[in-house]
Amino acid sequence: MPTNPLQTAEYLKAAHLPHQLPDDSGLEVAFAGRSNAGKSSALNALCQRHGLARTSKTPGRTQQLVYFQVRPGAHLVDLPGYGYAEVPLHLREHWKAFIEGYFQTRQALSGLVVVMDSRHPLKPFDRQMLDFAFRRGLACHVLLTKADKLTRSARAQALAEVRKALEGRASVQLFSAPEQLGVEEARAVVAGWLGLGAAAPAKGG
Ligand SMILES: Nc1nc2c(ncn2[C@@H]2O[C@H](COP(=O)(O)OP(=O)(O)OP(=O)(O)O)[C@@H](O)[C@H]2O)c(=O)[nH]1
Ligand SMILES: [Mg+2]
Repeated sequence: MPTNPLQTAEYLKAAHLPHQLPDDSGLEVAFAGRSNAGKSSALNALCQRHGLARTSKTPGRTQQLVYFQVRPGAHLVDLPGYGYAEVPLHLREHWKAFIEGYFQTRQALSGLVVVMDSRHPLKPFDRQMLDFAFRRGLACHVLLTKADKLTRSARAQALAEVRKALEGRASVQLFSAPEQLGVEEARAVVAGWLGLGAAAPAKGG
C-alpha cells in the first residue's frame, strides 16, 4: 500500500467547456490561484508525481480545467490561473465565466486549495475567490508557495499576516515545492476532503 493516498493520481481529462466536465458526482478538490503562483507544482508535490500536471515558467500554462483521478470518485482539479494579463481577453472572459459557473454549481467540489505566492499574497482576485468560497461555505486551505524565496522571518511574517486577514475562515500554511516544505500538511488536508484520510499503516509496521 502506498503511504501517500494521492500517489495513485492519473490524468483523467481536460475540460474547456462545461459539458466536458466529468459527471458531477463523487468528491473533488480544486487548486485555484493567480497565474504562475505554483498550483500545478503543488499538485505534483502532493501526489509525488513529477510532470503529472504541467508546470511552466511562463504564466498561463494551465488553460483548461484539468482533472486527475486519485481513485474512482476522487478527483483533483488543476484550474487555469487568474489575473494573467497577456492571455487574450476573449480567453480570460471564457475562463472567468466557466470557473464562476463551476464554483457556483459544482456539487462534487468538497474543498478549495487557494495557492498564493508567499511574496505577494491576497491580491484582489485571491480575495474574490476566497470570499466566494466563504459565501458558499466551501472548506478552504491556503498555500503560501515559494516560501524558499523568503527568509525565515519573512516566512513567519507572511504566514501571520495572511492568517490574521482570514480570521480563521481558512487554514493557512507555508509551502515550497522544491524544498518539500509543508507537503505532508497540505496532503493530509486534501486527502481528508477526498474522504481518503491518512493511509493505513503498512502491515507489520
Ligand atoms: N522557487 C519555487 N518555485 C516554484 C514553486 N512552485 C512553483 N514554482 C515555479 O513557479 C513557476 C510556475 O509554477 P506552476 O506550478 O506552473 O504555476 P501555476 O500556478 O500552475 O501557473 P498557471 O498554470 O500558469 O496558472 C514554475 O517555474 C515553477 O517551477 C516553489 O514552491 N518554489
Ligand atoms: Mg498550472
